[in-house]
Amino acid sequence: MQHYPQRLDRAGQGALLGAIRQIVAEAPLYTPTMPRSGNPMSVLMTNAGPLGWVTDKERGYRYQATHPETGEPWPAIPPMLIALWAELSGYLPPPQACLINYYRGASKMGLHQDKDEEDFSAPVLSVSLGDTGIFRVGGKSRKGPTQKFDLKSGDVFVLGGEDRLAYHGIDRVLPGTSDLLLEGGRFNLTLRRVTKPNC
Ligand code: MD3
Ligand code: FE
Repeated sequence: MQHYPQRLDRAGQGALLGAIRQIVAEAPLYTPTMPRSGNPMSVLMTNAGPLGWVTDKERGYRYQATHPETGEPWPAIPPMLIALWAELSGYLPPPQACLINYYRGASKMGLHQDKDEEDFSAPVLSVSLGDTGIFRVGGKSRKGPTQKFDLKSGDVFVLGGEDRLAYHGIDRVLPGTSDLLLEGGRFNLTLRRVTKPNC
């Protein structure tokens, strides 16, 4: 696990936010629902890239090429994120999915593993924008000790190797900790490889 605090300066955060706003205009944020229960998640989601991570009551967690509500293909991943992946991931093929999570006031994300990808040899790269998120990360078992980190606007995390299958979640978001988003809240972008490398 590598933490790059403030990897994006204020100008970089503003530029990336502009790109995210364009994606959201084409591929609106929506409320995903949990498999089986159909309970809504507290975060809003959308995606960019050839594949996007989605969930619903009927079909559960999966990657698909189209927005579940509009039926349109996801917008392209912003070039500056592709460049960040090339610089920091240590993985040659470009990311296939960019999951965009938006946390409002009481949004959180329970402890989970990211296991819906075929290829765990590629890392996951996370970029935070807006209010500070309290990030919790443990080991490969749900039990056992966890560590907490503040994920601040402009911070980048690269989760690879042993940590790729670590349990992790967002306990809460601290309101009023960034003025990047006029409406408040927090965006998190995760870049991922989904399919197995074909070599
Ligand atoms: C540790 N998102 O979308 S990003 C997710 O801030 C997710 O929205 C959180 O967990 C968020 O799945 C955390 C940091 C992160 C992403 C992937 C990881 C941490 C990770 C994969 C393995 C271990
Ligand atoms: Fe995750």
